[in-house]
Amino acid sequence: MSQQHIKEYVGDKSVEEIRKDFPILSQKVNGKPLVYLDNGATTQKPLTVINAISDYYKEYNSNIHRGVHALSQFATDKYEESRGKVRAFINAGAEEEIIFVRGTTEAINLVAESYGRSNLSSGDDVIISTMEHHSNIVPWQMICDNTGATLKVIPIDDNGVLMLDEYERMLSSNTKIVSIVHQSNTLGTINPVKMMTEMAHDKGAVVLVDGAQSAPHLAVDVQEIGCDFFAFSGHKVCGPTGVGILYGKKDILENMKPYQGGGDMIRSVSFEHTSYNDLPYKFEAGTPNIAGGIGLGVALDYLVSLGMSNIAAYEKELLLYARQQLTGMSGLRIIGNAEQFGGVVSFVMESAHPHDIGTILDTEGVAIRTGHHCTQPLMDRFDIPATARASVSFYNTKSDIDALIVAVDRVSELFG
Ligand code: 7TS
Repeated sequence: MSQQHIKEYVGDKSVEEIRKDFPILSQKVNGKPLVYLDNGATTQKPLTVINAISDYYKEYNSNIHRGVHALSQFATDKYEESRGKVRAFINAGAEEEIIFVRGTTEAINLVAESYGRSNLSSGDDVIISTMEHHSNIVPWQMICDNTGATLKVIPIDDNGVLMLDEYERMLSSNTKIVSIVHQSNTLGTINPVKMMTEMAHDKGAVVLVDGAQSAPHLAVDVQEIGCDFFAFSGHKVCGPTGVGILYGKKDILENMKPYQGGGDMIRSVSFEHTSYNDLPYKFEAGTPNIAGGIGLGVALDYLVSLGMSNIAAYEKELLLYARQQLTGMSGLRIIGNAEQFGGVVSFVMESAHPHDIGTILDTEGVAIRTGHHCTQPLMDRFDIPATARASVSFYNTKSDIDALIVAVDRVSELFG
């Protein structure tokens, strides 16, 4: 199907209307209208989120979970209301299963350090894949180093699709943890996490799904996936930086040791004995990012009002159009051609290094990311140093993609 005619609506809201909710999008960069195609790195924020953060500081700034005074109680209510919104957004079974963290990176480190340290020893395996972000590689390397467990890596084919027969061969009763990205930040590949979770559970392993790039683009249902842990970042779902979520199944979290010690995570402390707080507070030591947590809830309200399946459908059209246009360009190769994909298109050009592509595009007002995207082993797999990556959000338009293509053409002219 040709993507020449894209109806610029997300559900029943026009993209033109949506863009008015995002003040940053109307500016010029290098004298050109901003074309923001770096949403994989971080998304822009709607005014409702910006206002929610400033309202907190203007009207009810105070610490939570400890004050009897009105401001503290109000802030606590807003923060806990946000936890409820997160629960609904990923369809977790209970609010105790929602832990506020700094982001996906911290969520994975928490699981590696708390669950991993207690459950791994020499002879055990942890399975990840070739397309993982460094934050889903390094914490596992660190805990394997500390416990003597072995890290195994599922290979991918030339299209950037996981080799599931290899995964099946790798799984055994030694497998204790499988940690897999839901949607690749570099290739766009969407992995069959539900099936992979079932396969891991058959061997008695627990599964963490890195949802940093799926939560912004897909309707996520953790109960449907069946995973034991799910991690995502606020700043990639139109929320603030410095806040993210770890979902964990209650019975597993109950049996895990705290990740950090400090205020709020305890029930009572004496020099002889300390007992820990209930879930989720057991994993939330210290004063959290209160404004961030509240802002995240408001960001999720925004996504829910558009509808995640509407977002997915619209973004898919944009990406198909981008991929069609790029495919026709000589000397350009798309990296990542899975049938199930979302979010991004990565490419390399014969004539220009990705860094040069990014620099030329910037002069045209087009913001993309270039580099290894924190997936260096994936770059090695494709034998390339870097890619140029355009990543979309629901506020992008067909003309954003056209601007990308014109700018890439300009790179060909200059370097060709
Ligand atoms: N996992 C995936 C799949 C990611 O894409 C990222 C960030 C992370 C984990 C880490 O998230 P953080 O919020 O804790 O930093 N990815 C990117 C990216 O693609 N460009 O910049 C950051």
